[in-house]
Amino acid sequence: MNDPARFPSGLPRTLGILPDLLAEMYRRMLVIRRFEETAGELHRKGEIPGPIHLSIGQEAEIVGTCLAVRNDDFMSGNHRSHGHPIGKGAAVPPLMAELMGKAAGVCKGKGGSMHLADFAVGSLGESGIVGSSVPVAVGAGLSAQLRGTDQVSIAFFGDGAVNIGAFHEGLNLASVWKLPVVFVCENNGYAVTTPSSSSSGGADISGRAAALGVPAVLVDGQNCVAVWHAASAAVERARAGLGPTLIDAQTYRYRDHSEMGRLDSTVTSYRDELEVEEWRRRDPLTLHRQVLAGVMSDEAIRGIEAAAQATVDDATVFARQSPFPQPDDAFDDLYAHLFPVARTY
Ligand SMILES: Cc1ncc(C[n+]2csc(CCOP(=O)(O)OP(=O)(O)O)c2C)c(N)n1
Ligand SMILES: [Mg+2]
Repeated sequence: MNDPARFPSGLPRTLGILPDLLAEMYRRMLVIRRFEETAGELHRKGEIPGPIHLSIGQEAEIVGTCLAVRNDDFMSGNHRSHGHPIGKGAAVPPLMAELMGKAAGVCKGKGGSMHLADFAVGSLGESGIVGSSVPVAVGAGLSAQLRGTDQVSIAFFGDGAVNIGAFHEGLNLASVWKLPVVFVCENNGYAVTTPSSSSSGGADISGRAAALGVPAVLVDGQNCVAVWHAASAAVERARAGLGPTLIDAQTYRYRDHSEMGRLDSTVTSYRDELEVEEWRRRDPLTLHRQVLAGVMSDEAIRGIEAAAQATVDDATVFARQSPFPQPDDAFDDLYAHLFPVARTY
């Protein structure tokens, strides 16, 4: 079970990271936080259809990993992955438009919240099928290896996914073939309302990786700098042809599993306020702001905060102004014909 007491208290140590990179970490985490807050509001107002799963509280593990890879490296995510393309540097307006089901969306409004894909930043797509990011990322890693490039592939998945067969099959294949894959378990301690201690046998996820010959590291997922260091080492190993690594990033989500239109979706029946409060004390943005205060003026930090808000506000205006897709476009972009083509003999 993840536990914040496992990690040292006090400020994260920057260990020689340049101020520009520290500032970029903060900017990307803030854009994700503001994006998710805005998405929650738009969902409540009925402007975003269907369930959405917010990653508020998990920004450090997302950004720390994404900033450790290159633009041409691959990434796949899951149902809680609005933040991942943002972390990897995607344009924000088409992401917000996609959540609203608009034609200017990154998937032309046909995918929505759980199916964001932005090939421009190596985001191969996300899926609501728990565990499916693992085989997608392993396939991308195999592709890189066969093509002889040094690209790396990241699989983001939750602690619930480690009980899915695809997780074990994917790690095993990546281990045997030394594929350039980094497996990032976004270990927020719960799968919907089930604590991982009630669903996962064994103490730590690292044991599962070790059994398959994949080295694993446990990292404080609220500390962007720590995640960046762990991810950078794993990426270096993958690029050098030494094979995959698993990162167990221990984190927390402050909201409920999904936004279903309820007014209070923060504290729910399956966890108590004290637990949420304990994790809130280690909020990744608060921690990182304190780190940044050591290398930047307060005015400069406030400039980053205003710019992040403006980025999301502009994206919302853009998304609102975009039209809905047309029914005639429904069958565009398909890889196969929907109906068998009539044959003549
Ligand atoms: C194969 C499959 N089984 C079950 C579900 C239903 N389901 C959706 S999200 C979820 C929990 C996932 O938990 P976790 O992997 O820890 O991710 P988190 O939501 O905590 O980020 C489940 C069981 C599903 N979508 N796909
Ligand atoms: Mg989880």
